Amino acid sequence: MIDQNRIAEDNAAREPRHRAEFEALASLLDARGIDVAGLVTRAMAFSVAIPSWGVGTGGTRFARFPGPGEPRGIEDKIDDCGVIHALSRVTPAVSLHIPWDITDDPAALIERASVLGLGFDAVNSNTFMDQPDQPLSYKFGSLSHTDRTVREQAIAHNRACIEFGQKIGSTALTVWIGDGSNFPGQAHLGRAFDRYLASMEEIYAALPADWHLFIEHKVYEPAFYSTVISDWGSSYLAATSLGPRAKCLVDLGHHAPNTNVEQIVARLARVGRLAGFHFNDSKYGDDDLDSGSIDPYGLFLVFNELTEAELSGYADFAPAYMLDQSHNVTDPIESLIVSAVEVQRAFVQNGLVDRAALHGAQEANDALAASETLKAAFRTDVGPILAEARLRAGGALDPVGAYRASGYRRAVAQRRPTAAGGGGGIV
Ligand SMILES: [Mn+2]
Repeated sequence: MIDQNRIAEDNAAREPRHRAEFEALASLLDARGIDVAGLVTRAMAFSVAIPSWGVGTGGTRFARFPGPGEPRGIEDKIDDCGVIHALSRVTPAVSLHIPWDITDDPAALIERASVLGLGFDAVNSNTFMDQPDQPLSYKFGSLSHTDRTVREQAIAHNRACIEFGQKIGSTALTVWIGDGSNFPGQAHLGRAFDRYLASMEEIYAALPADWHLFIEHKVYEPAFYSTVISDWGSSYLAATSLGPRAKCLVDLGHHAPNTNVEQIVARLARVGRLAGFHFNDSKYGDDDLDSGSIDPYGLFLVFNELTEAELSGYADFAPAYMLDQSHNVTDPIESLIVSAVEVQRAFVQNGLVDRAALHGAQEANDALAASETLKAAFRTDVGPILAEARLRAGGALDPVGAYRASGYRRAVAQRRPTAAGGGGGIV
């Protein structure tokens, strides 16, 4: 693991420069009437969950090129998540994928996680692929399958996810299905949605009183002609039909190109149905690239809407934040650290927006002033604020630098055998 003394040593070497940068930014912000201390507090209050599958090297549908020291199971994944949190101090929860992460000793899992300062976020069901011991196939769908027995198997799996989630302290189930069709006419679009709803009603009925059901939509892939829950409209229809504890989860990569995602966020927040996010970035489709690596302004604009929603005092507004990325060419730990910090950056930058000026410009139809008000916040480098928040929480001023210096990857590569490469696969 990452030695706390080592982090302190690394910080000591970097602190004089950090202090100078932080003071410079503080006086710059002071001149703009912005209190830097409030922004450090804002940064420290933020957190984003790590998906357990994110710490393994991802792949494409063509191939997977494994990296050294990949996690062998849930224990190793928890350790890697612990490293990310120790350095970034912004990722205190892990989101598990069932059945990949299931264990017959949940108490030991909780203990291992809590030692590292970690808890558990939403559990994710998996009916988009077949498991080795599974009697019926999901080749032609799961919760919306034409065959009742397949649907029942998928419902039972989701119920099992809830039961496992209860043992580790989760309070939400995220359901994403790959159900859909590849050919016009292959599926009855209306009946497929009806069957999905009927299945989800049974899952919703199994939710403990303090749980939420997160519905994740995706425009296409694996289905290429139609997808049962393809967009936020379908997700919203399902959520409202199921009940108040069903909400719509926004994965930033799951929309058609050029979709105004921040507007979807504003709509869902307005009606109390925004479950939360799977953060990632993309250039073309569901690329699952690192958050903020392609369009950091888009990420900033999502947080602008979230900040507005918070200020509006909408009922039932408590979005869950999680990363959902696939790391094909980087060390997943490094990518997740950088991504978590990028999401935190977008959140903190929105604390800089002159809301009175923005709202005034909106009311006056001054488009340019409104745009420039947002840009003024986006262009401000809040890096020293994020570093200060990490420092105060016991993290690293330069988390990737400290991680590389720690030799963690080399050390785990010694005891974790090289994983198999070859064929495609998302994780
Ligand atoms: Mn996702």
